[in-house]
Amino acid sequence: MTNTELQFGIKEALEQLNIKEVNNGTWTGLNNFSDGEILESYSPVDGKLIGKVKTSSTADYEKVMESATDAFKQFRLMPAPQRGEIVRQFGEKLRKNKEALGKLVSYEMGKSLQEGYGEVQEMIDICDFAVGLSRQLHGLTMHSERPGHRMYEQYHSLGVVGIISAFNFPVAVWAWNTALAWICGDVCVWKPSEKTPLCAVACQNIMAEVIKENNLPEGISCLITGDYKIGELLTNDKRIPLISATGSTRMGKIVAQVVAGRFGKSLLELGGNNAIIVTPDADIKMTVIGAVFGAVGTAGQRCTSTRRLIIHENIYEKVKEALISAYGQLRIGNPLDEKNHVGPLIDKQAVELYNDALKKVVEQGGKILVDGGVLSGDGYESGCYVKPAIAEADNSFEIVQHETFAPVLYLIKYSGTVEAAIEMQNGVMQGLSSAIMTNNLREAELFLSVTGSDCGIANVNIGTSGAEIGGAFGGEKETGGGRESGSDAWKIYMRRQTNTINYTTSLPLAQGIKFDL
Ligand code: UN1
Repeated sequence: MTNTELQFGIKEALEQLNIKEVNNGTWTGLNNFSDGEILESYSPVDGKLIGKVKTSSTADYEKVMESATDAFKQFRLMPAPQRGEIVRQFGEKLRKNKEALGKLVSYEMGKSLQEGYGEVQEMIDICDFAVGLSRQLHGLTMHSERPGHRMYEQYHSLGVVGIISAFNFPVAVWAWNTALAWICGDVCVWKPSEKTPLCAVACQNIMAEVIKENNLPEGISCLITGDYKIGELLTNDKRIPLISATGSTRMGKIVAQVVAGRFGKSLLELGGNNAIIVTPDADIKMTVIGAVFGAVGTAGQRCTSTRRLIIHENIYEKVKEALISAYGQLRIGNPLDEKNHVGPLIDKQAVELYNDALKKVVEQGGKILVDGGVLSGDGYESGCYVKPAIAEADNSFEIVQHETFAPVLYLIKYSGTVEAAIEMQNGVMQGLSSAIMTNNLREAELFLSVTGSDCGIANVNIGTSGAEIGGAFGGEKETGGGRESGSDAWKIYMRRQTNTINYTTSLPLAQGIKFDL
């Protein structure tokens, strides 16, 4: 298929998602009041302009916050299972729009169409999860030490949740946050990446329909667009008790400090430097699939992307050969063409960082095993298509210690027992995802033990990326410590209250203190 044929469905997708070619407004549900600057969205797939959005001015931001705080006052009174029903309807609309939204994700962000659909599937999954959870927002009851007293805890809605999301998961990460926040009775103000504004507008349009159909206040779901300056308004705003931020460690550090400075809570999901340990007992075929998908999926632009392979010296050559051969089969090109495995990087700046990493790994003593390079010519006109590369490196190299958001995989050799590999795996500043490939129970359990992986995610015989929504997602150290999506991640979106009730006619004090009047 030619590029024009592949892009054919995009116009229809945009129409279905109610995105006009030139969009003129700030999507808050408050219509077009913005006087902000124009933000243009270019596709990394073909370099073409997809659409324009207006960025939010400070005055727009104030209006959004007014609308959100008003909406919260009403929304928190709605019983949680009824809020679950709203999220159920949102999930239904996502099912209907899966193809259109997945296509837009692929076209605006550059990930493969399969991964674009997968991202929308994550949104649907978290909605289903949240619907069930809306009947389970329960606290504990405790036995009071005082007679005739009852003690329990309950969770109340928190308020306005600020969501800052990154370009690489332009829709799913927002949904992880909103689906939970909404069933918890919170309202959301979203600042998406300025690299993927149309995906955000599409999501906002879908939720706006649900809100309208249910006669609810528009401020339940708000969208503000712009660069870091609009993000700063959010992080500094005392009216926002929780900021959930996904992105670089550099950004997260600033957000954490500002939010802590005003005693707000932050939920941070920042950089990763994820490794797979490959022991002599690994299944090589499974290792290759997991490592290649982990390294080149989303063109190496997932927080969970595999950046390091720590391979035992006894099987090093075998794994290396198998990887080189697998990389030889990779098809790089238009991500809307399902035959291709690898799409473009997000923009030319990302291409520069990729080039820089390849240069640095050689300068620092590494050896290129699979050549990188920027592709040009037919189909590669955007200048964002690069070849996934492999380099032999040392864990201590400065560039290996650093997260490069690109398809560059470092092979690192270890000798001795699995403990040596675990030490290398943990020997970076980031702590998001990790994996071990082994059929040896002892090695697997050591990897999962308290002296094993120090990451938020630790997998056995699975790669580092592609987590399901049911588990809590996030990581330790410079990854920021936050947990999103499944398990009990909902708790951060609520405030906990401990209640002690005395149903007697006397007032005994705790700890046996006597205070008689
Ligand atoms: C991210 O890269 O920020 O585990 C999120 C994964 C996806 C989510 C990644 N489910 O790779």
